[in-house]
Amino acid sequence: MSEDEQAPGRTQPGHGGAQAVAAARAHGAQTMFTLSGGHVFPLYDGAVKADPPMPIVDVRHEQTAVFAAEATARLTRAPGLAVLTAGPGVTNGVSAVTTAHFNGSAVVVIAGRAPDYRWGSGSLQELDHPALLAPVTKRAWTEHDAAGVGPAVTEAFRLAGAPHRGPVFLDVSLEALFGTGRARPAAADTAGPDRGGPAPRRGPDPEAVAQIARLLAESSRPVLVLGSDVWLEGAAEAARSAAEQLRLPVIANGQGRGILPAGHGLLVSRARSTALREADLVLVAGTPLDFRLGYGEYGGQGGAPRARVVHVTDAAGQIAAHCELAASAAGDLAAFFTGLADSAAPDRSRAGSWLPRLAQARQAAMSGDATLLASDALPIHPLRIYGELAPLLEPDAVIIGDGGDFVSYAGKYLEPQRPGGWLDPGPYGCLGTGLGYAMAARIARPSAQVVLLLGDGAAGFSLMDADTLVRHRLPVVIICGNNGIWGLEKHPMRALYGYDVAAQLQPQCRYDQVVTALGGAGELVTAPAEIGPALRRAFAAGVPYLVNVVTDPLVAYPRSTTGI
Ligand SMILES: Cc1ncc(C[n+]2csc(CCOP(=O)(O)OP(=O)(O)O)c2C)c(N)n1
Ligand SMILES: [Mg+2]
Repeated sequence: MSEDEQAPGRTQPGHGGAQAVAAARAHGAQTMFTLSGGHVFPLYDGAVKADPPMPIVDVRHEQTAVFAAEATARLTRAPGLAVLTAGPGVTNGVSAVTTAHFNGSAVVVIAGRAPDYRWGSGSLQELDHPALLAPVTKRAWTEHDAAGVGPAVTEAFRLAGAPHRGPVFLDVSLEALFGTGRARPAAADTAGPDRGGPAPRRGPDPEAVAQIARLLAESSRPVLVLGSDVWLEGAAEAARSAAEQLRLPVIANGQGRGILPAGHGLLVSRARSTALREADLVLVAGTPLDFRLGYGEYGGQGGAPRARVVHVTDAAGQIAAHCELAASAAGDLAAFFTGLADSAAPDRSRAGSWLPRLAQARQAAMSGDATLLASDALPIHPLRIYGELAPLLEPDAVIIGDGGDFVSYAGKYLEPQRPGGWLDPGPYGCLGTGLGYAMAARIARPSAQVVLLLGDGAAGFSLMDADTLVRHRLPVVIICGNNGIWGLEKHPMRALYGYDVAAQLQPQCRYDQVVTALGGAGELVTAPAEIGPALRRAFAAGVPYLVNVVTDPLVAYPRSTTGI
């Protein structure tokens, strides 16, 4: 930092920004992700002068700041912090806030705001942000009083982390952020239950658990689906023991992937369609019953009865209301799994036919993989990239997917060894998460491999933030699946219309040179045999490194639905 930067600013000790940083830190926020603007200078001053200073990671687009805060929350299970300047700083962050909303990520966004004393006169970037943010946050409001900034930030963090977690937005008028005042008690100190005071982590209703145990006892073909909240709630161990004790076949979703490590006998994600089609009971825990899970409707083919569905979530408001449930439970997920394992008896008959049936379906799916994972085809088949990557991955690797078909393949063929190391964009499906997620992963897991799988289309949303990786010395391996098209749109459009439009990108565009120009490194790969050596160079590089693999645009991911 230069002497100029260290010189006292025009803000006073104890100003709103300093209060905000102290409150954020008290709630576990360790890094501030931001892009500069005058309205938020006191927050920077607060971070710089905190003891110890709070690290500031300054990015190239506000969406990256919020995506990074979101990934921090998802990887560390402590809240993430993004600071956005007034007006366009906030509006640029909205897609990422919405992603956090869909993912239930504990993110606090603190924003600057035009001064109150001029409100309505048209000062720079004067916008009433909370009205825009309210639908995609747990709460969005404005603090107008310098003395209230610390308490408001405390309330924001408390709310973001309370079940069901989610983003919270607070903007602070210019006077309040730059001004000083004696801090009022935190809103949380005076909050009653109607204000959403911190809910104690209670286990679900024992009667609901007992009912689910009875349903399990009646079932001969059950399936357990484990979603991101199982990891986020710290219930991974309890879920795994329950599955093992009860001999339940498991399908993993999102950050639930890795709770049963790759190769585990009960992990049947690769036999997913058979499992969900033939099950008589599907127990879904820690994830919504949305398009990714067939909206909660399973079986029922050829006149067979539909599978019974059980939904278990961390908070009552998350229980699906759009489909028929045989039972549900809400509350601490670790307590749920422990309670279930205690009250349900393992059914030996499952080993008789259901588990072998699924093992056989999984084997059949996987036996077809080997050929494509080792494909020598030219142009490169995208699966060959995963065939080369998988053996290089360490158990604690963090894998991030930002793209269309290229990332769908990863979801199918890369099985993590541990939970919490898989970051896809979640049900909002927003392209552009990549660089923000990657920088957060490098900070959260300093010694782990961080691999970003990036479609060439997706690259356009955030690749400029490779500059941020370089400036902040955050090496990650970026693998670009470069098919020269918006694959996930081009192929479906052709299937629907017989032609496609607005789906073409530059063939063999040198995204690797973009990263090189920004101070990282990279290379273009056009032959299958070059992929492995290029990946090894990338892992050894110690700088952000983009392996730009030219893949076959004619290969379409075989999907049964686009989720629409
Ligand atoms: C912000 C945003 N804009 C548009 C879309 C629609 N969309 C989903 S996948 C996709 C194509 C992605 O292309 P690419 O990253 O090159 O991956 P590919 O499918 O070619 O492997 C598009 C445009 C989206 N999900 N998010
Ligand atoms: Mg593409």
